[in-house]
Amino acid sequence: MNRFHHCLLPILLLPLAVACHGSSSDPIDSIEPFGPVPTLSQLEWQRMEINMFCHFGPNTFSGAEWGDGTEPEDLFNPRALDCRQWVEVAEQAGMQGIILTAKHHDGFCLWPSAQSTHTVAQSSWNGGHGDVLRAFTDACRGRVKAGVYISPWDRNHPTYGSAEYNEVFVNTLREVHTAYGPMFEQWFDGACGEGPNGKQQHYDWPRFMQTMSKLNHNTIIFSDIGPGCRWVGNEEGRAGETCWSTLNTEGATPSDNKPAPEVLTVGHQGGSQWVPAEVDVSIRPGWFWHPNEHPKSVDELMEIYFNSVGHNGLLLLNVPPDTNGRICAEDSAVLVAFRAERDRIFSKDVTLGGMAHGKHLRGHQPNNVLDTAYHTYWAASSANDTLYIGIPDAKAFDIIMLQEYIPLGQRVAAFHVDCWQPCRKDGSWQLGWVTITEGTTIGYKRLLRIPTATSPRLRIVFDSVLAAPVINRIALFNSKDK
Ligand code: FUL
Repeated sequence: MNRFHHCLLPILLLPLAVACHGSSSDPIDSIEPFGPVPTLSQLEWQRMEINMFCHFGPNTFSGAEWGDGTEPEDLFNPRALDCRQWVEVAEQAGMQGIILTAKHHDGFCLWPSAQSTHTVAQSSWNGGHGDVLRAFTDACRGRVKAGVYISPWDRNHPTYGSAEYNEVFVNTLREVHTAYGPMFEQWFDGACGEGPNGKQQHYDWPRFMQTMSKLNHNTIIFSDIGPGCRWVGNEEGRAGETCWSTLNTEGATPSDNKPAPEVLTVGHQGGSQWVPAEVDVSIRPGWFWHPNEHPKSVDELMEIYFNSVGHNGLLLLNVPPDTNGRICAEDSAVLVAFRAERDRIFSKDVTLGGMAHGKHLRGHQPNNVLDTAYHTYWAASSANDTLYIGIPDAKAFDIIMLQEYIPLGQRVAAFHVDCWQPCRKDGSWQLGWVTITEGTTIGYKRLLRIPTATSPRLRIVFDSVLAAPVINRIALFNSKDK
């Protein structure tokens, strides 16, 4: 028995006495959602956690990152296109969705679009009969979800810079989503490098969004400001330590009238819309595959994981196919190792067999935070309630995972975590609560890395909440466990 156990009895019993006054036949308190909440599609999307981005097109062959739209169509010539291999790599890496750049800024369409004369149909690849988007969506079907990036900025289309282009763009969306859908995500890139003397395109964003919502109401629309999910404000793989899924979007438009990047990184506390952050970052220095570039290491990817998924974001990791039309061995090896590392760390929850305590609303017991069922949660009875976790055998841990039950809104603005430990008090060593870490937002998922802690008991104290906390998961892991 752990030498601290005898000191714990009063602390263990007190919350138990308050908490255990119900039985399973008692009515369940219904809980009002707080503020904006995710749609079902947004919830499903967030729970995907890591998706793959594939930048592929003429730039793969030219070495450019931003083609200027004058590239000859024949430049695009993958020798052994194999979209099924992309899907296999994604699956092995634990990803459930892939987004393909069907049209990047150079305007080249990876499908034979009727809206453009700069497409696979004008290239000699597969005798002009090739269709990457078809091969991609066919390969994804039943295995991973397919999504599509279609750049509004188009450096090839002759109508770009005129009202007519908006029509072309809407028709392009119709074409793709009707003939190749359903797509789980539509990516609207906000970039435009035309400069002050370049072509000025006044995008009809309301029309683009309405078109999308009619084509498929469930498609998550990415843009700088959503509405499905928002740009995180950087391309380094980092959501804010404070990261709200809520954002005030009134008066803003994607691209030229968006909130400052630093604002997008953090979101708005109590914001009016549910627009979670998507963290797009490339496994390589560039977005497109280039022969002299190499993928990031597993350690770098883990850092990105903690700073994206662990900061309430969804990680969209770009893995660009090479000139063969395949994901190269170097990249897939790192991805598989990245998955193995996540599995190693997150497979053994130190709280297993433990107990949770705390005041709660009827039917929403504290122990719900320890199971892996998504839709069971602890609902605090008031904003001031604290959650206590008993850790079997006082096993060591150095990662804390917290999850709010976001279908009821994002509520926590600040918290700290205490361990029951020996501490110096009034000149002598005593057992008491010692703060080991603190944080601001939790949201869908918050991962906190801490120096290794060993304690039979831990508590989460909510220092600032917008409404009484609703937590669906707490888990503790030891990254040094082999
Ligand atoms: C940026 C683009 O300009 C890059 O080329 C890339 O597509 C990235 C995902 O978004 O805005």
